[in-house]
Amino acid sequence: MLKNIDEEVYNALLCEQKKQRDTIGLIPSENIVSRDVLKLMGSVFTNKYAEGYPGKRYYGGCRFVDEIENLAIKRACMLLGAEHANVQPHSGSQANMAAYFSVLKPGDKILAMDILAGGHLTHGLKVNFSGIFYQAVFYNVERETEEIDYDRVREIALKEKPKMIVCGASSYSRIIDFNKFYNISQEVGAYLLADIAHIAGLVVANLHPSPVHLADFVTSTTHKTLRGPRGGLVLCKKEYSNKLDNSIIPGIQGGPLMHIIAAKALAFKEAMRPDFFDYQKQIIKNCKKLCEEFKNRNYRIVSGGTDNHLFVIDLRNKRINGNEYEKLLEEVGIITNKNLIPYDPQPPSITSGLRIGTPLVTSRGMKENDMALIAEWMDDTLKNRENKKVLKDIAKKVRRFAHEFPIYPSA
Ligand code: DSN
Repeated sequence: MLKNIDEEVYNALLCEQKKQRDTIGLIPSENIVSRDVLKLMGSVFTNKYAEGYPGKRYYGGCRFVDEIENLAIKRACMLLGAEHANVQPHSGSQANMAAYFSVLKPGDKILAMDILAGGHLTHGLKVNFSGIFYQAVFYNVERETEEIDYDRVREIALKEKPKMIVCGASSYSRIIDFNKFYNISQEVGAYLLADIAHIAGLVVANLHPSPVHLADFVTSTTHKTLRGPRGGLVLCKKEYSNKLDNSIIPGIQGGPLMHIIAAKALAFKEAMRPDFFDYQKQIIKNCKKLCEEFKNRNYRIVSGGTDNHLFVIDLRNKRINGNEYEKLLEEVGIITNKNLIPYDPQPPSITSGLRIGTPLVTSRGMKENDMALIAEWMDDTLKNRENKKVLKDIAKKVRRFAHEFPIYPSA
């Protein structure tokens, strides 16, 4: 029994289980995997070394992991309509690294969305490998609309002549027009990489346009809206398949995490079921409703709303910053994350915004009327930030409410 072997680890595990059960999770990049996906992540596949690819391993005894990896590859291609998939990246960052390494050389120029506008670390941030190895230039969102201005992206691309254009974001609440990015990349002769980590589930369900037939590389994580195990994925056109596979191993990784690849295979199958489409639809419905509830309470929403699974609140008219509000909400059991708003006067450790997403609460079975309650408690928390008694009362309601939506119902 773990409890007797390692009490510290056991207690941390128990506390995390309890926290997940007792709280409302609104971090848009988090989700709850199925019990079977969870089981596979803790399965004996973790014991197996399998450097290489199915049929071409550097280790014996790979028959069954070969079957698993082939399944995962086949399902990833079917699910997203791709010509080639590599399911080995340990994370979204490594998926992006692998895509860059496939066709770029150190010093090449990439054009990506500024992290200050909603991009990702691996989209060229100076202190990230992507900003160290490559010369990164950025597009932002427009001040007025807080949306991507594709004419402006084109202007920058024409001027900068990047070798690769990266589209996709970590906190952008609007539809991304992959067609426009494709046209720009064609015009300037750049590779196109679409990072769909956040929206992969929506893309699978056809609720967001797919970049798969347009982009040279499509990268993703498997654990956000896709609701699989924590990990990465790269899709590419057939012509890049060898380059991509070589850039993962021997390029940047050794042994693949076969327990995670097994869980990815299962998650891809789960995502082919009709109820996955209903789930994705409900994520968006919940998100729109939660967003509207905030708007009705005089919160300013970046870009005025949402088309997907997340939105960002600008807190400046509420006299609280993102860091303070995140901590305050945690006191009552609502888990969110502070986030920069476009052109934020605050640094990333403080921020003027809060990022909110609905994939996790939707997985727990919450619907639109539940979103109204959540918004009410979040607003009440802010209004009563100095009133410990009211906060305690809200915390009680939140806990009771969260218990109505068990994470693993019959556990
Ligand atoms: N850390 C992820 C997110 O929260 O959006 C991006 O990788």
